[in-house]
Amino acid sequence: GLIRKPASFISTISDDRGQELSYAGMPITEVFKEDIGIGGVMSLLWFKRRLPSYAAKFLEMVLMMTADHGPAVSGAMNTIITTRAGKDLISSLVAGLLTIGTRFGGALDGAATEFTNAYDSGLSPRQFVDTMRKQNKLIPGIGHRIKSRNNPDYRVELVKEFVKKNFPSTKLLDYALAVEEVTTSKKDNLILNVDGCIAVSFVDLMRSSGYFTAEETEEYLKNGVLNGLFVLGRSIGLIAHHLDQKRLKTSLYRHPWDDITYIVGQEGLA
Ligand code: Q5B
Repeated sequence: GLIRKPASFISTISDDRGQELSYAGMPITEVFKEDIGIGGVMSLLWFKRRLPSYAAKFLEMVLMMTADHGPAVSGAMNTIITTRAGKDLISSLVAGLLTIGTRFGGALDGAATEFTNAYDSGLSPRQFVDTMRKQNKLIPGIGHRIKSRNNPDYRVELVKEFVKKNFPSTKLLDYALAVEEVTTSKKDNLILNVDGCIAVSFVDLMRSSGYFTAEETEEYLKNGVLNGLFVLGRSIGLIAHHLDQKRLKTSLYRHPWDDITYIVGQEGLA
């Protein structure tokens, strides 16, 4: 009989072979008939399941609030400079995305891991802060360049309000807010930032919604799903900055010499 050649690829999330495309088994016509929104589509493609509507709404909220934070932040700057160097949309977008990391916008995975480990091992908020300090590590999800207790980040306020109202449990968010009490008592800008607040809330969602096992939760966090949220959201803004610069027909950027401190030694002449 016929011997089937083993497949080189396995995929479990979408299928375009039949009459209509399906996401995690849901036909695309159903996706629209049931009006599941982008949060529902993310639930199907990222998690292979329909999450409850408050969870889908939370995902949409995260995308909306991380979409942009003005032209001055690292990602937007890189995109703007790349666009002004005459590059195309994809190059400019990628240039911006590549700034996302542990300091800027990519602290979600680290925050989820550190806060969860500390909470699960029974460290008090102060013990957690002291332990991180002793290890010479910054707490991911804590601190902001311009936002502070006196100049609160409304994005964080919106997340807190939604989560408190809709999630079955907010244990990790409460823990992170207690950590914030400790850090802001040292320095006003050491707030629970947007990355940190989204991250701990998401862990609360995964742990308390009943839609994920403990193993799945751990696996998703390990695989970087949380930074994926920021990357996806901020792509909207980075594309916007590219289109904005194109519309404005801005020219090649060159940084002024007087804004650079040149410390050039004479070593080469010896
Ligand atoms: N200290 C964010 O730092 C920033 C501490 C800390 C304990 C900490 C810093 C940090 C962790 C990474 C993180 C996400 C670099 C930020 C984002 C998206 C964004 C961006 C936008 C958007 C700010 C001064 C003193 C020192 C430090 C201590 C600082 N952070 N201690 N844990 N986490 N955070 N990133 O103000 O004793 O004086 O030596 O790396 O969560 O990216 O809008 O811009 O939407 O685009 O420059 O919102 O916090 O402070 O580094 O000069 O430190 O505070 O040890 O203590 P700063 P530094 P000491 S949200």
